[in-house]
Amino acid sequence: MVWRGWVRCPDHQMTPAALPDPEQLALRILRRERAAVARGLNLLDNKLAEARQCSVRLLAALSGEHSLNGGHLIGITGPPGAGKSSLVSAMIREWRRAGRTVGVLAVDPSSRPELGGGALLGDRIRIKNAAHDEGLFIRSLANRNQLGGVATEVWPMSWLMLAAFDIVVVETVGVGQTEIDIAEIGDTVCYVAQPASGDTIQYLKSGIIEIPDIFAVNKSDLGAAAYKTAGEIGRSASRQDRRDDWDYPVCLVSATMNTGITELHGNFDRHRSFLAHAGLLQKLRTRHQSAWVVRVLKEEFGTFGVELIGGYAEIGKRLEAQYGNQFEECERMRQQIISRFKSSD
Ligand SMILES: Nc1nc2c(ncn2[C@@H]2O[C@H](COP(=O)(O)OP(=O)(O)OP(=O)(O)O)[C@@H](O)[C@H]2O)c(=O)[nH]1
Ligand SMILES: [Mg+2]
Repeated sequence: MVWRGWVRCPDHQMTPAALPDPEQLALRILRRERAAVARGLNLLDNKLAEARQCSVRLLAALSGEHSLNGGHLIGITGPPGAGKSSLVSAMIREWRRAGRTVGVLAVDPSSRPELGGGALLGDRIRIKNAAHDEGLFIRSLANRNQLGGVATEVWPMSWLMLAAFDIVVVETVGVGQTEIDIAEIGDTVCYVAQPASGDTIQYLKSGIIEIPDIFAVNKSDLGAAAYKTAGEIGRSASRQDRRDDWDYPVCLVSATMNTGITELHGNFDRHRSFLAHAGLLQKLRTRHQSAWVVRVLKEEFGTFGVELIGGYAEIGKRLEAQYGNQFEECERMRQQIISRFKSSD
């Protein structure tokens, strides 16, 4: 918190004078200091122009070899109430037991009426002693009215967390667009299904089923219904016309009974190794970078603005040449578009 006049402001509305030194902050994040991660995320959330420049410098200082080849960025999606948060909690316990550090971004579409527009998802990730564990960091994020999609801030925030933790989990409620967005963030996407629910059947019919790499049918303690759902998903997933050699496993798990969690973990690790060995991880992250840059520019300037700097293909080429430093390049593209807009006045 900082004081602005007589009003006390939260960190994300910091005055320019209160902005951190981005290079110093990056060093602390790379040293895995949780307080620095929290400060960095607040900075990325700050919409003031000065903060934007500071964020770009912070993200550039965090970008490097590890950002394209290190860590594991996992997207968890699925219908409301399927048990995503419970499952994330169970997985965190296992990862922490194995000595791996974990950062979680719980993204909540603020349009969900039952939650009154607040960011409450993270509250449901329940871990004993989480506040005292330096190797665990959980941040809740409201989705800021992106029509059911995942807010553009989530990609840079995940990127920042990837510099500080072995595993970064982004949890979102699957409502169509969010699933498509999460596929442009996660190295591995896991769909958590609810046994015997209309949501899962809708999902199987929707074509979105092509997105996840791993399926987890939760609440297997409910018995037959869970087995039936796992069978249905297995049949649909294997029917997809897949271009790669991945086997799209369907895991039966119970977050509350803590069963199937080890197998699910094994599949996450297996998918991470599959991506690395097939030379896909770096390609995937580069593709996700381009998708994010295009989204940011399109949101601010529309398709016309994107065309002013040569369109999607040109953006992709420019980013590839930057080898992982998409944030500075994106800022250069923004400035170019702005100056072309001005010169066409
Ligand atoms: N029987 C059973 N219930 C479970 C299991 N996992 C979660 N639940 C229950 O399902 C409900 C929803 O769990 P959450 O973990 O909040 O589900 P979620 O998918 O994160 O929900 P949203 O974030 O609201 O979309 C809670 O009442 C949990 O106790 C499970 O393995 N078995
Ligand atoms: Mg949840």
